Amino acid sequence: MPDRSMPIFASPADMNIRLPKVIRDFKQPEGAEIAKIVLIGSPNVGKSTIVNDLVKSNVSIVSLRPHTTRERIKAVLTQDNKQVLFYDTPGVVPEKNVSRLNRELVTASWKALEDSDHLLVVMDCHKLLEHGKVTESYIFERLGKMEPKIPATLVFNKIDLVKGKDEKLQEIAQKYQQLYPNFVKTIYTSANTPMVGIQELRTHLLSLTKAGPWLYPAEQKSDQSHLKRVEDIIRSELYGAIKVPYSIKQVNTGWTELEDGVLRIDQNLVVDRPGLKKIVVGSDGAVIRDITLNSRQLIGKALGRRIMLSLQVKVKTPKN
Ligand SMILES: Nc1nc2c(ncn2[C@@H]2O[C@H](COP(=O)(O)OP(=O)(O)OP(=O)(O)O)[C@@H](O)[C@H]2O)c(=O)[nH]1
Ligand SMILES: [Mg+2]
Repeated sequence: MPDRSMPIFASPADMNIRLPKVIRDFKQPEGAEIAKIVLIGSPNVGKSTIVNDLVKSNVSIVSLRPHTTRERIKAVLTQDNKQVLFYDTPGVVPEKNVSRLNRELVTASWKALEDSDHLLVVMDCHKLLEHGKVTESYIFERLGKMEPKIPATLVFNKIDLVKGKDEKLQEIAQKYQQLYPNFVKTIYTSANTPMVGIQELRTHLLSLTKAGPWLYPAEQKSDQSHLKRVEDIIRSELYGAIKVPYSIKQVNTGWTELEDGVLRIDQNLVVDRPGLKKIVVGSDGAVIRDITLNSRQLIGKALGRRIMLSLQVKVKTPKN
């Protein structure tokens, strides 16, 4: 095992660390029940925060910036004989804005719907009241075209931001119930601490399971690989720290077990121009140093072990 003080000749993460976690050989409980639930909603309404709350673990990254979630993330809640799978998706936007964004991102969200038993349509109460409902009407248009019509729950999140506006929100909820008659319930939540309505939502969702085999063992909270988890955390810290386009690629160059159970992770952040490198590195390396420190802490928590993290900013060449 390499000594921490020695130079590292690292090899990148192997397949076990890169591939989604699938454990096939586990014991099914008696009377196993399961439900697949997809979350859908505009960017930044709190979908990932809600998923993390529901499964009581930080499986999906959250940030102040819209379009934080870049691909579908599966989170798992298991209680007694029931298992609920949550598919957290990237935020959807009106068709006219799609060209400005990664088209695949939005398509991925709608595709996730096809295979689900129930939808959570998440909205930001504050935005509903303040800024009209452009994105929301787009969501209803798409839901209207969906066949078959999947039962759904309307989740009005960020209720903490709109105290005392209950009547107005109820009116909006009623209107939405008419637009999509398959809503079975409206639940008002606040996903940030102190949480409101999350237990009600969890109980409601656990009541939707039907007889069927579990897909994951009880202790598993997500299907994300360790490397994906690490890269998500770094991405969240990176884009949270600086306002740069979502174009920086990550390449893992080392995943090395060190002495004392420390894991050393080497990641390259590949930018497409030297100007961007300057911004990411910051003056005297201050920006990348902060990103590294914060990421290291969060990765340590996520993987439950001590981490040494090295982030190198590289400018894209034909080779990388
Ligand atoms: N005040 C308040 N803020 C919230 C609540 N839920 C989430 N947030 C914040 O809203 C921001 C966006 O949350 P996310 O969970 O990343 O939102 P998202 O819908 O997953 O966003 P995308 O992945 O970009 O589509 C974060 O800063 C959260 O802390 C809430 O109930 N109240
Ligand atoms: Mg998200």
